[in-house]
Amino acid sequence: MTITITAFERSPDGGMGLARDTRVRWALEEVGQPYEVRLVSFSAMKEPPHRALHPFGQIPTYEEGNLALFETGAIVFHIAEQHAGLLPKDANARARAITWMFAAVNTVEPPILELVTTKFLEADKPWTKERLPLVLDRLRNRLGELSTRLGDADWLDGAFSAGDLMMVSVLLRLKPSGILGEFPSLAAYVARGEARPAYKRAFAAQLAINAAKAPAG
Ligand code: GTB
Repeated sequence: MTITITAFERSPDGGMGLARDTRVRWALEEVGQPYEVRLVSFSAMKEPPHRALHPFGQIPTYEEGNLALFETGAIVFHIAEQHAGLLPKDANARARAITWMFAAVNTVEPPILELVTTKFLEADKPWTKERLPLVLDRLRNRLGELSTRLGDADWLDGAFSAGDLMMVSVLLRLKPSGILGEFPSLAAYVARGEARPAYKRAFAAQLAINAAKAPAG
Protein backbone atom coordinates (compact mmCIF):
# COMPACT_ATOMS: atom_id res chain seq x y z
CA MET A 1 0.00 0.00 0.00
CA THR A 2 1.28 3.44 -0.87
CA ILE A 3 2.34 5.62 2.02
CA THR A 4 1.63 9.34 1.56
CA ILE A 5 2.81 12.03 3.91
CA THR A 6 2.18 15.76 3.84
CA ALA A 7 4.80 18.49 4.03
CA PHE A 8 4.98 22.27 3.68
CA GLU A 9 4.70 23.48 0.11
CA ARG A 10 7.18 26.14 1.24
CA SER A 11 8.90 25.50 4.54
CA PRO A 12 9.70 28.68 6.49
CA ASP A 13 13.20 27.26 7.04
CA GLY A 14 13.84 27.13 3.28
CA GLY A 15 14.99 23.49 3.43
CA MET A 16 17.02 23.28 6.65
CA GLY A 17 15.04 20.15 7.50
CA LEU A 18 13.60 21.58 10.70
CA ALA A 19 9.94 21.02 9.83
CA ARG A 20 8.55 17.82 11.27
CA ASP A 21 8.03 15.95 8.02
CA THR A 22 11.80 15.33 8.12
CA ARG A 23 11.52 12.96 11.08
CA VAL A 24 8.77 10.97 9.35
CA ARG A 25 10.82 10.82 6.14
CA TRP A 26 13.82 9.70 8.22
CA ALA A 27 11.85 6.88 9.87
CA LEU A 28 10.59 5.69 6.48
CA GLU A 29 14.12 5.78 5.08
CA GLU A 30 15.49 3.83 8.06
CA VAL A 31 13.02 1.01 7.47
CA GLY A 32 13.31 1.17 3.68
CA GLN A 33 9.71 2.09 2.92
CA PRO A 34 9.03 4.18 -0.19
CA TYR A 35 6.60 7.07 0.25
CA GLU A 36 4.92 9.85 -1.62
CA VAL A 37 4.63 13.45 -0.47
CA ARG A 38 1.65 15.75 -0.90
CA LEU A 39 2.68 19.37 -0.48
CA VAL A 40 0.23 21.69 1.25
CA SER A 41 0.13 25.45 1.46
CA PHE A 42 -0.47 27.27 4.74
CA SER A 43 -4.01 28.12 3.66
CA ALA A 44 -4.83 24.59 2.45
CA MET A 45 -3.70 23.23 5.85
CA LYS A 46 -6.57 25.09 7.49
CA GLU A 47 -9.24 23.91 5.02
CA PRO A 48 -11.64 21.05 5.80
CA PRO A 49 -10.00 18.41 3.56
CA HIS A 50 -6.69 18.72 5.38
CA ARG A 51 -8.33 19.16 8.78
CA ALA A 52 -10.09 15.85 8.22
CA LEU A 53 -6.59 14.33 8.36
CA HIS A 54 -5.14 16.69 10.95
CA PRO A 55 -7.55 18.31 13.41
CA PHE A 56 -5.05 21.07 14.20
CA GLY A 57 -4.43 21.98 10.57
CA GLN A 58 -0.73 21.10 10.56
CA ILE A 59 1.81 18.91 8.80
CA PRO A 60 2.90 16.18 8.69
CA THR A 61 0.16 13.62 8.21
CA TYR A 62 0.48 9.97 7.21
CA GLU A 63 -1.89 7.99 5.01
CA GLU A 64 -1.68 4.32 4.19
CA GLY A 65 -4.76 2.56 2.81
CA ASN A 66 -7.62 3.50 5.09
CA LEU A 67 -5.33 4.57 7.93
CA ALA A 68 -4.73 8.30 8.49
CA LEU A 69 -2.47 9.52 11.28
CA PHE A 70 -1.18 12.82 12.60
CA GLU A 71 1.41 13.61 15.36
CA THR A 72 4.97 12.70 14.50
CA GLY A 73 5.45 10.63 17.65
CA ALA A 74 2.49 8.42 16.74
CA ILE A 75 3.51 8.25 13.08
CA VAL A 76 7.11 7.25 13.83
CA PHE A 77 5.87 4.71 16.40
CA HIS A 78 3.50 3.22 13.83
CA ILE A 79 6.30 2.94 11.26
CA ALA A 80 8.61 1.39 13.86
CA GLU A 81 5.96 -1.15 14.85
CA GLN A 82 5.18 -2.14 11.29
CA HIS A 83 8.75 -2.56 10.03
CA ALA A 84 11.97 -3.91 11.48
CA GLY A 85 14.85 -1.57 12.23
CA LEU A 86 13.67 1.07 14.67
CA LEU A 87 12.61 -0.82 17.79
CA PRO A 88 14.48 -3.64 19.56
CA LYS A 89 12.89 -7.09 19.67
CA ASP A 90 13.54 -7.55 23.39
CA ALA A 91 10.38 -6.38 25.20
CA ASN A 92 12.15 -4.36 27.90
CA ALA A 93 14.56 -2.71 25.46
CA ARG A 94 11.58 -1.91 23.24
CA ALA A 95 9.70 -0.31 26.14
CA ARG A 96 12.77 1.78 26.97
CA ALA A 97 13.14 2.93 23.33
CA ILE A 98 9.47 4.00 23.38
CA THR A 99 10.13 5.80 26.66
CA TRP A 100 12.84 7.83 24.92
CA MET A 101 10.40 8.70 22.13
CA PHE A 102 8.04 10.13 24.74
CA ALA A 103 10.93 11.86 26.55
CA ALA A 104 11.90 13.55 23.29
CA VAL A 105 8.46 15.05 22.63
CA ASN A 106 7.23 15.49 26.22
CA THR A 107 10.33 16.49 28.17
CA VAL A 108 13.02 17.79 25.83
CA GLU A 109 11.00 19.41 23.04
CA PRO A 110 8.86 21.73 25.24
CA PRO A 111 11.76 23.90 26.54
CA ILE A 112 13.15 24.02 22.99
CA LEU A 113 9.82 25.24 21.66
CA GLU A 114 9.64 27.75 24.50
CA LEU A 115 12.92 29.22 23.25
CA VAL A 116 11.69 29.32 19.67
CA THR A 117 8.48 31.03 20.78
CA THR A 118 10.29 33.56 22.94
CA LYS A 119 12.92 34.43 20.35
CA PHE A 120 10.78 34.54 17.25
CA LEU A 121 7.06 34.88 18.04
CA GLU A 122 7.39 37.10 21.12
CA ALA A 123 10.55 39.00 20.23
CA ASP A 124 8.74 42.35 20.22
CA LYS A 125 6.91 41.85 23.54
CA PRO A 126 7.93 44.00 26.50
CA TRP A 127 8.50 40.98 28.77
CA THR A 128 10.83 39.11 26.40
CA LYS A 129 14.07 40.70 27.62
CA GLU A 130 13.35 39.50 31.16
CA ARG A 131 11.89 36.16 30.14
CA LEU A 132 14.58 34.98 27.72
CA PRO A 133 17.25 34.25 30.40
CA LEU A 134 14.73 32.13 32.33
CA VAL A 135 13.80 30.19 29.21
CA LEU A 136 17.48 29.65 28.40
CA ASP A 137 18.23 28.49 31.96
CA ARG A 138 15.45 25.91 31.85
CA LEU A 139 16.61 24.68 28.47
CA ARG A 140 20.28 24.45 29.50
CA ASN A 141 19.26 22.56 32.61
CA ARG A 142 17.29 20.01 30.57
CA LEU A 143 20.07 19.62 28.00
CA GLY A 144 22.59 19.13 30.81
CA GLU A 145 20.46 16.32 32.23
CA LEU A 146 20.17 14.66 28.83
CA SER A 147 23.89 15.04 28.20
CA THR A 148 24.68 13.46 31.59
CA ARG A 149 22.50 10.45 30.79
CA LEU A 150 23.95 10.03 27.30
CA GLY A 151 27.51 10.19 28.68
CA ASP A 152 29.99 8.72 26.22
CA ALA A 153 27.44 6.43 24.57
CA ASP A 154 26.63 6.66 20.90
CA TRP A 155 22.89 6.29 21.43
CA LEU A 156 20.53 6.61 24.38
CA ASP A 157 19.99 2.92 25.07
CA GLY A 158 22.23 0.54 23.17
CA ALA A 159 21.60 0.40 19.44
CA PHE A 160 20.08 3.30 17.47
CA SER A 161 16.28 3.26 17.85
CA ALA A 162 13.15 5.30 17.21
CA GLY A 163 13.95 6.94 20.57
CA ASP A 164 17.18 8.35 19.11
CA LEU A 165 15.45 9.30 15.87
CA MET A 166 12.94 11.40 17.80
CA MET A 167 15.53 12.84 20.21
CA VAL A 168 17.98 13.85 17.47
CA SER A 169 15.10 15.36 15.47
CA VAL A 170 14.00 17.41 18.46
CA LEU A 171 17.56 18.60 19.20
CA LEU A 172 18.12 19.57 15.57
CA ARG A 173 15.68 22.44 16.08
CA LEU A 174 18.39 24.02 18.28
CA LYS A 175 21.00 24.07 15.53
CA PRO A 176 20.43 27.69 14.45
CA SER A 177 20.70 28.86 18.10
CA GLY A 178 24.24 27.52 18.62
CA ILE A 179 23.28 26.24 22.10
CA LEU A 180 24.14 22.67 21.19
CA GLY A 181 27.78 23.79 21.02
CA GLU A 182 27.65 24.19 24.83
CA PHE A 183 26.97 20.45 25.11
CA PRO A 184 29.66 18.71 23.04
CA SER A 185 28.31 15.20 23.67
CA LEU A 186 24.85 16.25 22.47
CA ALA A 187 26.32 18.03 19.45
CA ALA A 188 28.22 14.81 18.60
CA TYR A 189 25.05 12.76 19.16
CA VAL A 190 23.11 14.96 16.73
CA ALA A 191 25.98 14.75 14.23
CA ARG A 192 25.87 10.93 14.46
CA GLY A 193 22.17 11.05 13.66
CA GLU A 194 22.74 13.40 10.72
CA ALA A 195 25.50 11.11 9.42
CA ARG A 196 23.14 8.17 9.04
CA PRO A 197 22.47 7.44 5.36
CA ALA A 198 18.72 7.33 6.02
CA TYR A 199 18.80 10.82 7.56
CA LYS A 200 20.82 12.12 4.63
CA ARG A 201 18.25 10.78 2.17
CA ALA A 202 15.39 12.30 4.18
CA PHE A 203 17.17 15.65 4.39
CA ALA A 204 17.98 15.67 0.68
CA ALA A 205 14.37 14.88 -0.22
CA GLN A 206 12.94 17.81 1.76
CA LEU A 207 15.72 20.08 0.52
CA ALA A 208 14.90 19.23 -3.08
CA ILE A 209 11.40 20.60 -2.50
CA ASN A 210 12.36 23.68 -0.55
CA ALA A 211 15.70 24.87 -1.87
CA ALA A 212 14.40 26.40 -5.06
CA LYS A 213 11.56 28.30 -3.39
CA ALA A 214 11.63 31.47 -1.39
CA PRO A 215 10.58 30.97 2.26
CA ALA A 216 6.92 31.64 3.00
CA GLY A 217 6.25 35.06 4.47
N1 GTB B 1 2.91 17.88 17.69
C1 GTB B 1 2.82 17.93 16.24
C2 GTB B 1 3.69 16.83 15.63
O1 GTB B 1 4.68 16.44 16.24
O2 GTB B 1 3.34 16.33 14.55
C3 GTB B 1 3.24 19.32 15.80
C4 GTB B 1 3.08 19.51 14.29
C5 GTB B 1 3.58 20.89 13.89
O3 GTB B 1 3.98 21.74 14.73
N2 GTB B 1 3.56 21.16 12.60
C6 GTB B 1 4.03 22.43 12.09
C7 GTB B 1 2.91 23.11 11.31
O4 GTB B 1 2.19 22.48 10.56
C8 GTB B 1 5.19 22.20 11.13
S1 GTB B 1 6.57 21.50 11.98
N3 GTB B 1 2.80 24.44 11.47
C9 GTB B 1 1.85 25.22 10.73
C10 GTB B 1 0.71 25.64 11.57
O5 GTB B 1 0.60 25.25 12.74
O6 GTB B 1 -0.12 26.42 11.03
C11 GTB B 1 7.06 22.90 13.04
C12 GTB B 1 8.09 23.75 12.36
C13 GTB B 1 7.69 24.77 11.52
C14 GTB B 1 8.67 25.58 10.93
C15 GTB B 1 10.00 25.33 11.20
N4 GTB B 1 11.00 26.16 10.63
O7 GTB B 1 10.72 26.88 9.70
O8 GTB B 1 12.15 26.14 11.08
C16 GTB B 1 10.37 24.31 12.05
C17 GTB B 1 9.39 23.52 12.62
